[in-house]
Amino acid sequence: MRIDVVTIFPGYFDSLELSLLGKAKSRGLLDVRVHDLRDFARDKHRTVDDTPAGGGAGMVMKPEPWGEALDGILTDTPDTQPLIIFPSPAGEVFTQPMARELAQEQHLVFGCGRYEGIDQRVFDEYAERGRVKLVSIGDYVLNGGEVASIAMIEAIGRLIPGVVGNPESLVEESHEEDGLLEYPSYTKPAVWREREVPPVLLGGNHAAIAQWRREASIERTRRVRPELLPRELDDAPRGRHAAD
Ligand code: 6GU
Repeated sequence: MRIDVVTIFPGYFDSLELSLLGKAKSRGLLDVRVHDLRDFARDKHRTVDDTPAGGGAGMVMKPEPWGEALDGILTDTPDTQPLIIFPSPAGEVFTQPMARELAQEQHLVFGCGRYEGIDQRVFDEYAERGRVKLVSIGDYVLNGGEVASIAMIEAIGRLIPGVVGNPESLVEESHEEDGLLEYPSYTKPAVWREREVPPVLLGGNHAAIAQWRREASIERTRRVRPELLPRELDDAPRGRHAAD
């Protein structure tokens, strides 16, 4: 998959060199290119923002540098019809199903806004010429799209075949398969500060272990995220369980 990122803070994306995604990049599974929006400004101060039309607080990102940057990426990749994602708290909420859909794309472009946002005509221009999506990573406010883009790139990148070594580890985790939260995990030692690993996990009875994990998943989901619980499991009363 090819990913282009346009940002005024390219340094944020240095983190993509680390760990799993860095390995995916060096193995050629992921081709991430980060572009500094200021390189597409024409004035000597490399200005990318201006005061809002109609007045008000804050600054708005000017359309011209965005046009130059995005046109450059589109002409550079004439064979792909990328999906352009603008991270925005006003966008559609990013979920695991959306990550799975986006992992099927050949080419994604992330346009990271700062200040009060990007001039609306940039969205309108590229929506008319291709595919554009505004995407939020949750109901809270960040200072810009960079951290949101990194979160989405990690969630999408690990779903690309070959990026995660053991594909089974993609299945058993929270929000996959049945939509329940993941069960608690333990490792050695069997006793730590007088806290025991649940004995069933040490007994070697695989059916009993599977049943324990399923019940732990259901109990945790009911307590922490009741709205995620499938109807057929929504039976017992709520709120009588100890905290994690
Ligand atoms: Cl995508 N951007 C910003 N600035 N804030 C957010 C967000 C995105 N998602 C949640 N909050």
